[in-house]
Amino acid sequence: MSEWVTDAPTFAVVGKINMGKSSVLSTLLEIDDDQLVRVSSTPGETTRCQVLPLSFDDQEMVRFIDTPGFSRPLEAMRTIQDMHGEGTPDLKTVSRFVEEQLEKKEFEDEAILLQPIIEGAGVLYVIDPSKPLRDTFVAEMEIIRWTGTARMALLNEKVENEERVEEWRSRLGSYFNLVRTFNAHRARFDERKRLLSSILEIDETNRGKIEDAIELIDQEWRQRREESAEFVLEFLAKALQHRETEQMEDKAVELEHRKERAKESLKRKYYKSIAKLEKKTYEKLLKLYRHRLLKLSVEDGDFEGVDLSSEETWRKWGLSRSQLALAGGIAGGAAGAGVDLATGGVTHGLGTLVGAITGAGGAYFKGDSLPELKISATGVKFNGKSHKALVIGPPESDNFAWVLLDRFLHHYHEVVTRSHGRRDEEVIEGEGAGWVTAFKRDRRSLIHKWFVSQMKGAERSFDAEVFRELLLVLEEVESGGEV
Ligand SMILES: Nc1nc2c(ncn2[C@@H]2O[C@H](COP(=O)(O)OP(=O)(O)OP(=O)(O)O)[C@@H](O)[C@H]2O)c(=O)[nH]1
Ligand SMILES: [Mg+2]
Repeated sequence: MSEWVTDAPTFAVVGKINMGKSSVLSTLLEIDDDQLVRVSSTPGETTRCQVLPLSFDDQEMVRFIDTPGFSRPLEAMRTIQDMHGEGTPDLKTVSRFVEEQLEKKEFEDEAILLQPIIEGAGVLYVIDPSKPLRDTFVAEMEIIRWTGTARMALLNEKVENEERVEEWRSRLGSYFNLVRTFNAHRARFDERKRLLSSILEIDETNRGKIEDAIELIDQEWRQRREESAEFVLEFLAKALQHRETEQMEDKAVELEHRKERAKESLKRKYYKSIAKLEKKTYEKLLKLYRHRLLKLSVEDGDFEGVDLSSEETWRKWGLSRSQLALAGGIAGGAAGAGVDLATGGVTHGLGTLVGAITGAGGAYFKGDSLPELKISATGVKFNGKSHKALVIGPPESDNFAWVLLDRFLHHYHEVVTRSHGRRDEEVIEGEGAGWVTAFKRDRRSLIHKWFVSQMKGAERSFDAEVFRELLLVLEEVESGGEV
């Protein structure tokens, strides 16, 4: 009876200690939890084999086995050779070695890691190519070759070193059916998918099952992207439709200072609510993409008391002043659109930059006050009686909406490009974005129209066309490419 190998295609991830075996699996399977997969700079962290399935709906599609590293490969190789006598050792001899050593424990690590392989598991052999190619590695490769199993070498290039990589490649080529690179700290979805596809090349017998698994991770990824587009659409709609209301006595409304004070407290409440919505949205994103070590820097008071004239503010809001001017301005106020049309878009936003400053967006950039909020002293019904109330929100300029979208895209990028093999805690800061500034004209105006409708308090927040456009935007952000 096999202890490690089941119906699912099974692959043992092996290699010398500290090569990054556990990291490769963490990234491939999106596990950033040290309780589940221990990753550490201390060599010899993994001491037992551990089953790590790629499952969908509780069905195990492909099984990976994390193993302890080879610790004495040279001696192990010699022992197996001696056991075999003349000629090249085979699976039978390696099996005998494993059985003996599970008892004797002279080569405990080797016996443990070889066990799944002699039961029929394929091998992903992980190498850190920054290490010089020594005899010990050759010994590991020999032993694996003797088992005759389907095998692939993975170069986990921790630091770039082209020469070494080439040296390794040519050497590995004679021991493995396939040699691929996979960086456990940088691999993104596409590379994870490519790794699974490479497995197809070494394991023909399981073609159907592996293809199904690839199709499923693909589907899952698309589904996550759709959910993310829903998140951002919902967040923006909620934020732009958000209003804070404060009931006031009739007399108080007449008193300017009372009104001013109420206005200030409403502004604070307003931005606090926006920050809360934002934070909730990002948290959903982190959960969706299975990140526990990524943290957010969004605080409830993020938008509170911002001084628009200070550099720090611009950094914090994720856009440089000129980026913001472009983003908001281009799709912004009527004046901006007009100028842009007049120049036929040739100046690529130059006209609209003027628009941002002179047009409706202008209010945003003037002085060091908060963006203007709509304030109305309307009547509200309360306990069957009509009262006066101050209503605040959203900012008059749609620049605010662009800032929110841009911040979301920045967070999205950080989330989807972070590999799960990393074990450092990272905080996503709001700076360094600017995605929306590169939007093409059609995209900008489509989204702008939707922004305006939401700011006016549209009844319907979902818009299929905007949703589809956002899906494309997210896909572009994922590839890290230029939007
Ligand atoms: N910079 C960088 N570090 C990496 C990469 N992959 C792994 N490491 C680091 O290398 C160390 C060893 O990684 P592990 O994944 O624990 O290695 P292992 O082969 O499982 O080690 P043992 O289980 O002890 O045999 C850890 O400190 C990792 O963070 C990488 O792609 N880039
Ligand atoms: Mg390990």
